[in-house]
Amino acid sequence: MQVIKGSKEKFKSLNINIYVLEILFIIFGIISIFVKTLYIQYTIKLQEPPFTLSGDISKYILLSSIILVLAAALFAQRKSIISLFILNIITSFVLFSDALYGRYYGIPLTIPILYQMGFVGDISQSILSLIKIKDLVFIIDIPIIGFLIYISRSNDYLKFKNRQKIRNISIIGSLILSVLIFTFYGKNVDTSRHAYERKNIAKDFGTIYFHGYDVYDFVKQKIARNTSLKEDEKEIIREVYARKDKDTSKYFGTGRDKNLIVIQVEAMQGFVADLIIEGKEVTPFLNQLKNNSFYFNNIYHQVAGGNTSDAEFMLNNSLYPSATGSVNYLYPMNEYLTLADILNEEGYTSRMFHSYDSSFWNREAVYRNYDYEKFYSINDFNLDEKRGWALSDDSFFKQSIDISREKNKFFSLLITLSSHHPYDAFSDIELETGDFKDTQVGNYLKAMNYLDMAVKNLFDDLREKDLLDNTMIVIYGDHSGLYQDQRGLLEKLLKLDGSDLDWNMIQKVPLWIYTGEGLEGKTIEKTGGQIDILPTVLDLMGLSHPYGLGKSLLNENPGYLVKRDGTVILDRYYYDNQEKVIYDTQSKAKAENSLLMSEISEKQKELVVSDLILKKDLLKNNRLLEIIQ
Ligand code: GP9
Ligand code: MN
Repeated sequence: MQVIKGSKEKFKSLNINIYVLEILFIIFGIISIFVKTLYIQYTIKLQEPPFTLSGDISKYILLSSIILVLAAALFAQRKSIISLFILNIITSFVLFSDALYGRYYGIPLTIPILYQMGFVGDISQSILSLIKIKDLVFIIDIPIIGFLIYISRSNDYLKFKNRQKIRNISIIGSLILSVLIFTFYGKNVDTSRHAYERKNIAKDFGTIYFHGYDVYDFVKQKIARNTSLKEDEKEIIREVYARKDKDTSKYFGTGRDKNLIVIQVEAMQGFVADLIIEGKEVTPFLNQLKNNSFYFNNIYHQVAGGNTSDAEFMLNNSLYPSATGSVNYLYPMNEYLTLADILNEEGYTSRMFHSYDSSFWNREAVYRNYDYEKFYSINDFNLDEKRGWALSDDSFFKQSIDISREKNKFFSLLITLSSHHPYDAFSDIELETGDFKDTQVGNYLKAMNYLDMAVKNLFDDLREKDLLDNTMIVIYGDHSGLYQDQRGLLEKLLKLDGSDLDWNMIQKVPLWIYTGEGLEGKTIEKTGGQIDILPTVLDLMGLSHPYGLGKSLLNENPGYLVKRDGTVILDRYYYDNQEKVIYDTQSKAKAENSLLMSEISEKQKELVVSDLILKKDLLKNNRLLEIIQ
């Protein structure tokens, strides 16, 4: 008895006051979060071995651990020791979940993913195989913390009240200093890669920062959503929907109940169709497909900061993408009425196929929210033939069709990847490109030639499997493939006049809609955009979308489209919203016309309406419907 009493006394005599203990807790908390986060970096392969402590990432992880722990201590004041303990438990739990999720999906968890609640179901089968013995790191510090808590029990928090001020000043000072150092170093990091792949945030700054960013995003969205609509905003919404162009045509329902395959082709630009180089067609199969499909040759891409994902967004929702950033990251949790939703109602099984990391463009979260039965990403394919970034399009098509046909009424969205910039995976393709040999333009043509061959094989495959006649096939490009750095060469290839107008007018994507062998081919010259693909497809299937802002490209009305920067293109005119000039596309002369200008301003209002729908999440609880009814 004597001895035990003695040891208690001893602690007291060590004069460990609450501040010393708190400092111990803070230091220990920082070390423990730092170690666990660093472990995450490697265990979910954000960082490749060999393990190093001296790299940039350790610096950012250390600083973010310091910031997190100090902020918790500051927030909790006199209960700080217990709060730091709770913080430790929460971080361990979050990081452990990150480890499980990340080993499967290659990225730490995010709120949109948790919101979809699919993650547990997905990995529940394999949860045991995902746990590693090394994961003990997440709990190994608990006995030490327990010991620290034990010796702090006898301390009286109130006794040291008068020193609270010094404590807070030191914490705030250290916090500010850490934030400053973080920002100072962080400036050197190329954050442009973060826009399309959030995994890169965790790669560059560590998982603690990644979660901070995710929470910030979530809160920002919540705040924007909860502000109510003003009367003039409601008015503009009513006006745009009242004026909406027809989404039905004389072809309404001709493809009803057929299977649907939508192929969004990476970087396919309109000019490749019909292009002949060194006496050979670049896309012979697709050119011939015009003879028994609808082919649209005046469709402009409308993507913005979300690039490929913006094209997917338009296909699914017929709304405009966001002016800056990607919708997939800005509004992944909104309520949507997608192509899959509409077709599921009709008894279809909707699936999405893209053989790349499922975290890219936030697709994992987005496609769950879009109500696709499953998004088949790189983990779900057999990588039997590589081309470019991942699986070859040819094998991708075959495998996707094999999965699709398990169901007898299917909708499959296939997003290709082989023809991704910089088109250097096609040296074996035997297309002579003459003067353009070994240039990016020449390689691009080879990529398109390869894609054409892969699509041909897909059609053959479907014919062989007796699926071709009962399947509607939509093929279109996601965005441009050759940019300003290739402008000179491309202008030479296409014999353009060097003007901006000419250049802008080739930023088109081709669109084919095949509805079965019976159709006599029809080329539609009408001007339109990617936003019109959904209404056109639904028109053919005998369905419609109540909120889509696009129109059926098969209706008889004049065509138009609005680009995200406010540029408006009509059948005959091109209004450049950067220059604020209208061009007559035939004479290429400037056209001053106030009547035209007011038509253009009317069309631009669609952008405002689309933005309001997204920012205020207006499809939720039928709010949009109430306004436009
Ligand atoms: C990646 C692919 C490419 O999954 O969709 O996206 P991009 O770089 O073309 O926007
Ligand atoms: Mn793309």
